[in-house]
Amino acid sequence: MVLEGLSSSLKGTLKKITNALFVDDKLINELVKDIQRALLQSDVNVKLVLEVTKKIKERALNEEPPRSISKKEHLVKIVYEELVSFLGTGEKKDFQERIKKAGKAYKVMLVGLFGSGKTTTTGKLANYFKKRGVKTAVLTTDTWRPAAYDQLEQISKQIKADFYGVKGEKNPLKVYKANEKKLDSYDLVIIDTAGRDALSDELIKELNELNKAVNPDESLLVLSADIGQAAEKQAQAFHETCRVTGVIITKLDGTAKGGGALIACSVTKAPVRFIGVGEKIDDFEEFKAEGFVSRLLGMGDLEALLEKTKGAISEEEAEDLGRKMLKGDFNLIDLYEQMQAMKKMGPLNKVMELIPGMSNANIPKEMLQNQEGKIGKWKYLMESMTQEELEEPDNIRGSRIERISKGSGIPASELRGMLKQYRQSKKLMKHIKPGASEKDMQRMMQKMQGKIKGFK
Ligand SMILES: Nc1nc2c(ncn2[C@@H]2O[C@H](COP(=O)(O)OP(=O)(O)OP(=O)(O)O)[C@@H](O)[C@H]2O)c(=O)[nH]1
Ligand SMILES: [Mg+2]
Repeated sequence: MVLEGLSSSLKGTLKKITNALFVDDKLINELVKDIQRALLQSDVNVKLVLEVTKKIKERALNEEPPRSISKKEHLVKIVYEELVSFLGTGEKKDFQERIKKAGKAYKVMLVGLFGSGKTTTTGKLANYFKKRGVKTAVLTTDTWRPAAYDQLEQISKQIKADFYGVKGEKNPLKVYKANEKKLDSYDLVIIDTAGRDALSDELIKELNELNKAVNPDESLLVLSADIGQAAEKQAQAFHETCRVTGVIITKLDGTAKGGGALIACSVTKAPVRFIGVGEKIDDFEEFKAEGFVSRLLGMGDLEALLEKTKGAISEEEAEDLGRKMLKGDFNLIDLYEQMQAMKKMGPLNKVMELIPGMSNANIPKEMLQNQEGKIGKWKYLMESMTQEELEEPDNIRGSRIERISKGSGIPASELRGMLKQYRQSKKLMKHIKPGASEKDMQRMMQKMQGKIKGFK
Protein backbone atom coordinates (compact mmCIF):
# COMPACT_ATOMS: atom_id res chain seq x y z
CA MET A 1 0.00 0.00 0.00
CA VAL A 2 1.21 3.44 -0.96
CA LEU A 3 1.43 5.90 1.97
CA GLU A 4 1.15 3.13 4.52
CA GLY A 5 1.62 5.45 7.49
CA LEU A 6 -1.04 7.95 6.47
CA SER A 7 -3.41 5.16 5.61
CA SER A 8 -3.07 3.38 8.92
CA SER A 9 -3.56 6.53 10.98
CA LEU A 10 -6.62 7.53 8.97
CA LYS A 11 -8.03 4.03 9.31
CA GLY A 12 -7.47 4.22 13.06
CA THR A 13 -9.35 7.51 13.14
CA LEU A 14 -12.32 6.09 11.28
CA LYS A 15 -12.37 3.14 13.63
CA LYS A 16 -12.79 5.60 16.47
CA ILE A 17 -15.93 6.89 14.78
CA THR A 18 -17.30 3.39 14.36
CA ASN A 19 -16.60 2.51 17.97
CA ALA A 20 -18.00 5.71 19.43
CA LEU A 21 -21.44 5.49 20.98
CA PHE A 22 -22.68 8.67 19.41
CA VAL A 23 -21.46 11.63 17.42
CA ASP A 24 -20.89 14.73 19.54
CA ASP A 25 -18.64 17.78 19.48
CA LYS A 26 -15.99 15.98 21.46
CA LEU A 27 -15.77 13.18 18.91
CA ILE A 28 -15.64 15.67 16.04
CA ASN A 29 -12.84 17.63 17.70
CA GLU A 30 -10.90 14.47 18.31
CA LEU A 31 -11.42 13.36 14.73
CA VAL A 32 -10.17 16.69 13.40
CA LYS A 33 -7.04 16.55 15.58
CA ASP A 34 -6.32 13.00 14.46
CA ILE A 35 -6.62 13.90 10.79
CA GLN A 36 -4.37 16.91 11.29
CA ARG A 37 -1.74 14.76 12.93
CA ALA A 38 -1.95 12.13 10.19
CA LEU A 39 -1.60 14.66 7.36
CA LEU A 40 1.26 16.51 9.05
CA GLN A 41 3.14 13.26 9.51
CA SER A 42 2.74 12.68 5.81
CA ASP A 43 4.44 16.05 5.29
CA VAL A 44 1.45 18.01 4.09
CA ASN A 45 1.83 21.76 4.45
CA VAL A 46 0.41 23.09 7.74
CA LYS A 47 -1.70 25.75 6.09
CA LEU A 48 -3.34 23.24 3.79
CA VAL A 49 -3.90 20.82 6.66
CA LEU A 50 -5.72 23.50 8.60
CA GLU A 51 -7.81 24.38 5.58
CA VAL A 52 -9.07 20.87 4.96
CA THR A 53 -9.73 20.07 8.59
CA LYS A 54 -11.60 23.33 9.04
CA LYS A 55 -13.93 22.31 6.23
CA ILE A 56 -14.44 18.87 7.73
CA LYS A 57 -15.22 20.36 11.11
CA GLU A 58 -17.67 22.91 9.76
CA ARG A 59 -19.57 20.34 7.78
CA ALA A 60 -19.57 17.83 10.62
CA LEU A 61 -20.97 20.35 13.07
CA ASN A 62 -23.54 21.97 10.81
CA GLU A 63 -24.79 19.47 8.28
CA GLU A 64 -27.73 17.23 8.97
CA PRO A 65 -27.15 13.72 7.66
CA PRO A 66 -29.48 12.65 4.83
CA ARG A 67 -32.28 10.39 6.00
CA SER A 68 -30.78 7.27 4.53
CA ILE A 69 -27.58 7.28 6.57
CA SER A 70 -26.61 7.47 10.21
CA LYS A 71 -24.69 10.33 11.80
CA LYS A 72 -21.59 8.19 11.99
CA GLU A 73 -21.81 7.18 8.36
CA HIS A 74 -22.30 10.80 7.47
CA LEU A 75 -19.14 11.75 9.32
CA VAL A 76 -17.14 9.15 7.41
CA LYS A 77 -18.66 10.45 4.19
CA ILE A 78 -17.61 14.02 4.97
CA VAL A 79 -14.02 12.95 5.66
CA TYR A 80 -13.99 10.98 2.43
CA GLU A 81 -15.47 13.78 0.33
CA GLU A 82 -13.21 16.48 1.72
CA LEU A 83 -10.08 14.40 1.22
CA VAL A 84 -11.14 13.66 -2.34
CA SER A 85 -11.65 17.31 -3.15
CA PHE A 86 -8.37 18.09 -1.40
CA LEU A 87 -6.43 15.65 -3.59
CA GLY A 88 -8.41 15.94 -6.75
CA THR A 89 -7.95 19.63 -7.48
CA GLY A 90 -7.69 20.89 -11.00
CA GLU A 91 -9.43 20.14 -14.23
CA LYS A 92 -9.45 16.53 -15.32
CA LYS A 93 -9.19 15.82 -18.98
CA ASP A 94 -9.58 12.46 -20.54
CA PHE A 95 -6.16 11.84 -21.98
CA GLN A 96 -7.08 9.22 -24.48
CA GLU A 97 -10.03 11.22 -25.68
CA ARG A 98 -7.77 14.19 -26.37
CA ILE A 99 -5.22 12.07 -28.19
CA LYS A 100 -7.97 10.77 -30.43
CA LYS A 101 -9.41 14.19 -31.08
CA ALA A 102 -6.06 15.84 -31.78
CA GLY A 103 -6.01 14.56 -35.36
CA LYS A 104 -2.22 14.92 -35.33
CA ALA A 105 0.64 13.72 -33.19
CA TYR A 106 -0.29 14.56 -29.60
CA LYS A 107 2.88 15.73 -27.89
CA VAL A 108 3.50 15.16 -24.23
CA MET A 109 6.66 16.56 -22.71
CA LEU A 110 7.95 15.33 -19.36
CA VAL A 111 9.83 17.86 -17.27
CA GLY A 112 11.26 17.77 -13.79
CA LEU A 113 14.19 17.77 -11.44
CA PHE A 114 17.26 15.57 -11.72
CA GLY A 115 16.51 11.99 -10.94
CA SER A 116 12.79 12.55 -10.42
CA GLY A 117 11.98 9.61 -12.67
CA LYS A 118 11.34 11.26 -16.07
CA THR A 119 13.07 8.68 -18.21
CA THR A 120 11.53 5.74 -16.37
CA THR A 121 8.15 7.45 -16.54
CA THR A 122 8.54 8.11 -20.28
CA GLY A 123 8.72 4.34 -20.67
CA LYS A 124 5.87 3.68 -18.25
CA LEU A 125 3.62 6.17 -19.97
CA ALA A 126 4.43 4.84 -23.43
CA ASN A 127 3.73 1.33 -22.22
CA TYR A 128 0.45 2.45 -20.67
CA PHE A 129 -0.83 3.96 -23.92
CA LYS A 130 0.60 1.29 -26.20
CA LYS A 131 -1.40 -1.26 -24.23
CA ARG A 132 -4.47 0.83 -24.95
CA GLY A 133 -3.83 0.70 -28.66
CA VAL A 134 -2.32 4.16 -29.12
CA LYS A 135 0.45 4.43 -31.73
CA THR A 136 3.22 5.79 -29.55
CA ALA A 137 6.80 7.02 -30.04
CA VAL A 138 9.33 8.22 -27.48
CA LEU A 139 11.99 10.86 -28.05
CA THR A 140 14.96 11.70 -25.85
CA THR A 141 16.10 15.30 -25.76
CA ASP A 142 18.34 14.79 -22.74
CA THR A 143 21.70 15.88 -24.08
CA TRP A 144 23.18 16.54 -20.66
CA ARG A 145 23.56 13.14 -19.12
CA PRO A 146 25.82 10.90 -21.21
CA ALA A 147 23.87 7.70 -20.62
CA ALA A 148 20.42 9.24 -21.14
CA TYR A 149 20.16 8.14 -24.78
CA ASP A 150 21.06 4.53 -24.05
CA GLN A 151 18.80 4.40 -21.03
CA LEU A 152 15.68 5.34 -22.95
CA GLU A 153 16.65 3.20 -25.93
CA GLN A 154 16.93 0.24 -23.61
CA ILE A 155 13.54 0.87 -21.99
CA SER A 156 11.93 1.34 -25.40
CA LYS A 157 13.25 -2.01 -26.55
CA GLN A 158 11.79 -3.65 -23.50
CA ILE A 159 8.30 -2.30 -24.19
CA LYS A 160 8.68 -2.43 -27.97
CA ALA A 161 8.06 1.27 -28.42
CA ASP A 162 9.57 3.24 -31.33
CA PHE A 163 12.51 5.25 -30.06
CA TYR A 164 13.97 8.46 -31.48
CA GLY A 165 16.91 10.69 -30.62
CA VAL A 166 20.25 11.85 -32.04
CA LYS A 167 23.20 10.20 -30.40
CA GLY A 168 26.03 12.58 -29.58
CA GLU A 169 24.09 15.75 -30.39
CA LYS A 170 24.49 18.40 -27.71
CA ASN A 171 21.65 20.71 -28.58
CA PRO A 172 18.16 19.48 -27.61
CA LEU A 173 16.49 21.80 -30.12
CA LYS A 174 18.44 20.21 -32.95
CA VAL A 175 17.49 16.77 -31.70
CA TYR A 176 13.87 17.73 -31.85
CA LYS A 177 14.09 19.35 -35.30
CA ALA A 178 15.90 16.34 -36.74
CA ASN A 179 13.06 14.05 -35.70
CA GLU A 180 10.03 16.30 -35.98
CA LYS A 181 8.81 15.01 -39.37
CA LYS A 182 9.12 11.34 -38.47
CA LEU A 183 7.21 11.85 -35.26
CA ASP A 184 4.25 13.32 -37.11
CA SER A 185 3.05 9.87 -38.12
CA TYR A 186 2.32 8.85 -34.53
CA ASP A 187 -0.78 9.42 -32.42
CA LEU A 188 1.24 10.10 -29.31
CA VAL A 189 4.81 11.34 -28.87
CA ILE A 190 6.34 11.32 -25.40
CA ILE A 191 9.34 13.55 -25.00
CA ASP A 192 11.88 12.92 -22.25
CA THR A 193 13.89 15.98 -21.23
CA ALA A 194 17.04 16.54 -19.22
CA GLY A 195 16.70 16.82 -15.47
CA ARG A 196 17.13 20.29 -14.12
CA ASP A 197 16.93 22.41 -11.07
CA ALA A 198 13.86 24.51 -11.54
CA LEU A 199 15.57 27.36 -9.83
CA SER A 200 18.69 27.38 -12.07
CA ASP A 201 18.42 30.06 -14.76
CA GLU A 202 20.54 28.44 -17.43
CA LEU A 203 18.65 25.16 -17.39
CA ILE A 204 15.35 26.89 -17.31
CA LYS A 205 16.29 28.98 -20.33
CA GLU A 206 17.05 25.83 -22.31
CA LEU A 207 13.77 24.23 -21.29
CA ASN A 208 11.95 27.37 -22.26
CA GLU A 209 13.40 27.27 -25.78
CA LEU A 210 12.62 23.61 -26.22
CA ASN A 211 9.12 24.18 -24.97
CA LYS A 212 8.58 26.93 -27.54
CA ALA A 213 9.86 24.78 -30.41
CA VAL A 214 7.88 21.68 -29.46
CA ASN A 215 4.76 23.50 -28.34
CA PRO A 216 3.54 20.39 -26.50
CA ASP A 217 -0.13 19.60 -26.00
CA GLU A 218 0.68 18.59 -22.45
CA SER A 219 3.59 19.35 -20.16
CA LEU A 220 3.66 16.86 -17.37
CA LEU A 221 5.73 17.65 -14.33
CA VAL A 222 7.44 14.58 -12.90
CA LEU A 223 7.94 14.92 -9.15
CA SER A 224 9.47 12.42 -6.81
CA ALA A 225 7.25 11.85 -3.77
CA ASP A 226 10.19 12.03 -1.40
CA ILE A 227 10.64 15.77 -1.85
CA GLY A 228 7.46 16.23 0.14
CA GLN A 229 6.41 19.83 0.60
CA ALA A 230 9.36 21.14 -1.41
CA ALA A 231 7.30 20.04 -4.39
CA GLU A 232 5.37 23.27 -4.13
CA LYS A 233 8.25 25.62 -5.00
CA GLN A 234 9.51 23.41 -7.79
CA ALA A 235 6.05 22.97 -9.25
CA GLN A 236 5.53 26.71 -9.26
CA ALA A 237 8.85 27.38 -11.02
CA PHE A 238 8.25 24.76 -13.70
CA HIS A 239 4.75 26.05 -14.18
CA GLU A 240 6.06 29.52 -14.91
CA THR A 241 8.45 28.16 -17.55
CA CYS A 242 6.25 25.73 -19.39
CA ARG A 243 2.65 25.84 -18.19
CA VAL A 244 2.33 22.51 -16.44
CA THR A 245 -0.88 20.74 -17.46
CA GLY A 246 -0.56 17.75 -15.18
CA VAL A 247 1.66 16.15 -12.59
CA ILE A 248 3.09 12.67 -12.22
CA ILE A 249 4.24 11.72 -8.73
CA THR A 250 6.85 8.98 -8.75
CA LYS A 251 8.34 6.81 -6.01
CA LEU A 252 5.18 6.87 -3.93
CA ASP A 253 6.15 3.35 -2.96
CA GLY A 254 9.19 4.41 -1.03
CA THR A 255 8.32 7.31 1.23
CA ALA A 256 6.05 8.41 4.02
CA LYS A 257 6.20 11.97 2.73
CA GLY A 258 4.07 11.37 -0.35
CA GLY A 259 1.10 13.24 1.05
CA GLY A 260 3.09 16.46 0.89
CA ALA A 261 4.03 16.02 -2.74
CA LEU A 262 0.53 14.99 -3.75
CA ILE A 263 -0.95 18.09 -2.24
CA ALA A 264 1.81 20.62 -2.82
CA CYS A 265 1.55 20.51 -6.56
CA SER A 266 -1.99 21.81 -6.35
CA VAL A 267 -0.40 25.28 -6.61
CA THR A 268 -0.15 24.72 -10.35
CA LYS A 269 -3.88 23.95 -10.47
CA ALA A 270 -2.74 21.03 -12.59
CA PRO A 271 -4.12 17.69 -11.46
CA VAL A 272 -2.06 14.65 -10.53
CA ARG A 273 -2.57 12.39 -13.53
CA PHE A 274 -0.46 9.32 -12.81
CA ILE A 275 1.53 7.89 -9.96
CA GLY A 276 4.65 5.74 -10.04
CA VAL A 277 4.62 3.05 -7.40
CA GLY A 278 7.78 1.06 -8.11
CA GLU A 279 10.75 0.64 -10.41
CA LYS A 280 9.14 -1.81 -12.81
CA ILE A 281 7.48 -0.66 -15.99
CA ASP A 282 4.04 -1.74 -14.81
CA ASP A 283 4.33 -0.05 -11.42
CA PHE A 284 2.28 2.81 -12.70
CA GLU A 285 -1.32 3.86 -12.19
CA GLU A 286 -3.67 6.48 -13.43
CA PHE A 287 -4.46 8.65 -10.44
CA LYS A 288 -8.09 8.98 -9.45
CA ALA A 289 -8.69 10.84 -6.22
CA GLU A 290 -11.86 8.92 -5.31
CA GLY A 291 -10.33 5.48 -5.57
CA PHE A 292 -7.11 6.63 -3.96
CA VAL A 293 -8.82 8.11 -0.91
CA SER A 294 -11.10 5.07 -0.56
CA ARG A 295 -8.03 2.90 -0.45
CA LEU A 296 -6.30 5.20 2.02
CA LEU A 297 -9.31 5.01 4.28
CA GLY A 298 -9.60 1.29 3.75
CA MET A 299 -13.09 1.51 2.36
CA GLY A 300 -12.49 -0.54 -0.74
CA ASP A 301 -13.43 1.09 -3.97
CA LEU A 302 -16.69 2.47 -2.70
CA GLU A 303 -17.44 4.42 -5.83
CA ALA A 304 -16.99 1.44 -8.06
CA LEU A 305 -19.32 -0.60 -5.93
CA LEU A 306 -22.02 2.05 -6.04
CA GLU A 307 -21.68 2.20 -9.81
CA LYS A 308 -22.09 -1.54 -10.05
CA THR A 309 -25.01 -1.71 -7.69
CA LYS A 310 -26.81 0.82 -9.85
CA GLY A 311 -26.94 -1.57 -12.79
CA ALA A 312 -28.00 -4.49 -10.66
CA ILE A 313 -31.53 -3.87 -9.45
CA SER A 314 -33.66 -0.89 -10.16
CA GLU A 315 -34.98 1.10 -7.24
CA GLU A 316 -38.49 -0.05 -8.05
CA GLU A 317 -37.48 -3.66 -8.03
CA ALA A 318 -35.78 -3.19 -4.69
CA GLU A 319 -38.83 -1.43 -3.34
CA ASP A 320 -41.09 -4.19 -4.55
CA LEU A 321 -38.93 -6.77 -2.92
CA GLY A 322 -38.83 -4.72 0.24
CA ARG A 323 -42.60 -4.37 0.37
CA LYS A 324 -43.09 -8.08 -0.13
CA MET A 325 -40.68 -8.84 2.62
CA LEU A 326 -42.43 -6.49 5.00
CA LYS A 327 -45.70 -8.24 4.33
CA GLY A 328 -43.95 -11.49 5.07
CA ASP A 329 -44.55 -13.11 1.69
CA PHE A 330 -40.96 -13.32 0.72
CA ASN A 331 -40.51 -16.59 -1.12
CA LEU A 332 -37.91 -18.58 -2.99
CA ILE A 333 -38.44 -16.68 -6.20
CA ASP A 334 -37.62 -13.44 -4.41
CA LEU A 335 -34.54 -14.96 -2.86
CA TYR A 336 -33.45 -16.14 -6.28
CA GLU A 337 -34.03 -12.70 -7.75
CA GLN A 338 -31.94 -11.20 -5.04
CA MET A 339 -29.11 -13.62 -5.77
CA GLN A 340 -29.42 -12.78 -9.44
CA ALA A 341 -29.15 -9.09 -8.68
CA MET A 342 -26.01 -9.70 -6.72
CA LYS A 343 -24.59 -11.78 -9.51
CA LYS A 344 -25.05 -8.93 -11.96
CA MET A 345 -22.62 -6.88 -9.91
CA GLY A 346 -19.78 -9.06 -11.13
CA PRO A 347 -17.80 -11.99 -9.82
CA LEU A 348 -18.65 -12.23 -6.14
CA ASN A 349 -15.07 -12.27 -4.96
CA LYS A 350 -14.45 -9.02 -6.85
CA VAL A 351 -17.57 -7.47 -5.36
CA MET A 352 -16.41 -8.50 -1.91
CA GLU A 353 -13.17 -6.61 -2.35
CA LEU A 354 -15.15 -3.51 -3.04
CA ILE A 355 -17.34 -3.70 0.02
CA PRO A 356 -16.09 -1.63 2.95
CA GLY A 357 -14.72 -3.88 5.62
CA MET A 358 -15.11 -6.99 3.51
CA SER A 359 -11.76 -6.82 1.81
CA ASN A 360 -10.19 -7.66 5.15
CA ALA A 361 -12.68 -10.37 6.05
CA ASN A 362 -11.12 -13.77 5.92
CA ILE A 363 -13.47 -15.47 3.53
CA PRO A 364 -11.95 -18.42 1.70
CA LYS A 365 -11.83 -17.95 -2.06
CA GLU A 366 -13.34 -21.39 -2.67
CA MET A 367 -16.41 -20.42 -0.75
CA LEU A 368 -17.01 -17.41 -2.95
CA GLN A 369 -16.48 -19.43 -6.07
CA ASN A 370 -18.92 -22.05 -4.81
CA GLN A 371 -21.40 -19.30 -4.22
CA GLU A 372 -21.27 -18.38 -7.87
CA GLY A 373 -21.84 -21.92 -8.97
CA LYS A 374 -24.68 -22.16 -6.50
CA ILE A 375 -26.83 -19.65 -8.32
CA GLY A 376 -26.79 -21.82 -11.41
CA LYS A 377 -27.73 -24.91 -9.43
CA TRP A 378 -30.55 -23.09 -7.69
CA LYS A 379 -32.02 -22.25 -11.03
CA TYR A 380 -32.21 -25.93 -11.97
CA LEU A 381 -33.67 -26.79 -8.59
CA MET A 382 -36.33 -24.13 -8.89
CA GLU A 383 -37.28 -25.24 -12.37
CA SER A 384 -38.15 -28.62 -10.91
CA MET A 385 -40.46 -27.16 -8.28
CA THR A 386 -44.16 -26.56 -8.43
CA GLN A 387 -45.53 -23.04 -8.11
CA GLU A 388 -46.80 -23.93 -4.66
CA GLU A 389 -43.36 -25.08 -3.57
CA LEU A 390 -41.78 -21.91 -4.83
CA GLU A 391 -44.22 -19.80 -2.90
CA GLU A 392 -44.33 -21.96 0.23
CA PRO A 393 -40.85 -23.40 0.53
CA ASP A 394 -41.55 -24.54 4.07
CA ASN A 395 -43.63 -27.34 2.59
CA ILE A 396 -40.63 -28.84 0.84
CA ARG A 397 -39.85 -31.90 2.93
CA GLY A 398 -39.23 -35.64 2.72
CA SER A 399 -40.11 -37.16 -0.63
CA ARG A 400 -40.46 -33.75 -2.24
CA ILE A 401 -36.78 -33.13 -1.63
CA GLU A 402 -35.91 -36.33 -3.41
CA ARG A 403 -38.25 -35.61 -6.30
CA ILE A 404 -36.84 -32.12 -6.88
CA SER A 405 -33.28 -33.37 -6.58
CA LYS A 406 -33.88 -36.15 -9.11
CA GLY A 407 -35.79 -33.92 -11.47
CA SER A 408 -33.08 -31.28 -11.51
CA GLY A 409 -30.08 -33.58 -11.31
CA ILE A 410 -28.78 -31.54 -8.37
CA PRO A 411 -27.84 -33.29 -5.09
CA ALA A 412 -30.36 -33.06 -2.27
CA SER A 413 -27.70 -31.48 -0.02
CA GLU A 414 -27.67 -28.51 -2.35
CA LEU A 415 -31.42 -28.15 -2.04
CA ARG A 416 -31.22 -28.34 1.74
CA GLY A 417 -28.59 -25.60 1.69
CA MET A 418 -30.83 -23.43 -0.39
CA LEU A 419 -33.73 -23.93 1.98
CA LYS A 420 -31.52 -23.16 4.92
CA GLN A 421 -30.47 -19.91 3.35
CA TYR A 422 -34.09 -19.11 2.65
CA ARG A 423 -34.99 -19.65 6.29
CA GLN A 424 -32.09 -17.52 7.49
CA SER A 425 -33.22 -14.68 5.27
CA LYS A 426 -36.78 -15.03 6.41
CA LYS A 427 -35.74 -15.02 10.06
CA LEU A 428 -34.02 -11.71 9.55
CA MET A 429 -37.29 -10.23 8.40
CA LYS A 430 -38.97 -11.05 11.68
CA HIS A 431 -36.86 -8.37 13.28
CA ILE A 432 -38.79 -5.77 11.44
CA LYS A 433 -41.88 -4.41 13.03
CA PRO A 434 -44.89 -3.53 10.93
CA GLY A 435 -44.57 0.00 9.64
CA ALA A 436 -40.79 -0.14 9.68
CA SER A 437 -39.11 2.91 8.27
CA GLU A 438 -37.19 3.11 5.05
CA LYS A 439 -34.02 3.23 7.07
CA ASP A 440 -34.80 -0.01 8.90
CA MET A 441 -35.53 -1.56 5.57
CA GLN A 442 -32.23 -0.52 4.14
CA ARG A 443 -30.34 -1.81 7.11
CA MET A 444 -32.08 -5.10 6.86
CA MET A 445 -31.36 -5.44 3.17
CA GLN A 446 -27.72 -4.84 3.92
CA LYS A 447 -27.72 -7.42 6.67
CA MET A 448 -29.43 -9.89 4.48
CA GLN A 449 -27.03 -9.45 1.65
CA GLY A 450 -24.26 -9.98 4.16
CA LYS A 451 -25.86 -13.25 5.22
CA ILE A 452 -26.24 -14.41 1.67
CA LYS A 453 -22.62 -13.70 0.98
CA GLY A 454 -21.44 -15.41 4.09
CA PHE A 455 -23.67 -18.39 3.38
CA LYS A 456 -22.23 -21.67 4.64
N1 LIG B 1 10.84 2.95 -6.32
C1 LIG B 1 10.66 3.66 -7.41
N2 LIG B 1 11.69 4.06 -8.13
C2 LIG B 1 11.50 4.79 -9.24
C3 LIG B 1 10.19 5.17 -9.65
N3 LIG B 1 10.31 5.92 -10.78
C4 LIG B 1 11.64 5.98 -11.05
N4 LIG B 1 12.37 5.33 -10.13
C5 LIG B 1 13.83 5.18 -10.02
O1 LIG B 1 14.41 6.46 -9.88
C6 LIG B 1 15.69 6.50 -10.47
C7 LIG B 1 15.79 7.70 -11.41
O2 LIG B 1 14.91 7.51 -12.49
P1 LIG B 1 15.10 8.18 -13.91
O3 LIG B 1 13.92 7.81 -14.71
O4 LIG B 1 16.43 7.88 -14.48
O5 LIG B 1 15.02 9.70 -13.51
P2 LIG B 1 15.21 10.96 -14.45
O6 LIG B 1 14.31 12.02 -13.97
O7 LIG B 1 15.11 10.58 -15.86
O8 LIG B 1 16.72 11.35 -14.08
P3 LIG B 1 17.64 12.40 -14.87
O9 LIG B 1 17.45 12.12 -16.30
O10 LIG B 1 19.01 12.13 -14.38
O11 LIG B 1 17.15 13.74 -14.47
C8 LIG B 1 15.86 5.18 -11.18
O12 LIG B 1 16.65 4.34 -10.37
C9 LIG B 1 14.44 4.63 -11.27
O13 LIG B 1 14.41 3.23 -11.28
C10 LIG B 1 9.08 4.75 -8.83
O14 LIG B 1 7.90 5.05 -9.09
N5 LIG B 1 9.37 4.01 -7.74
MG1 LIG C 1 16.39 10.91 -17.44
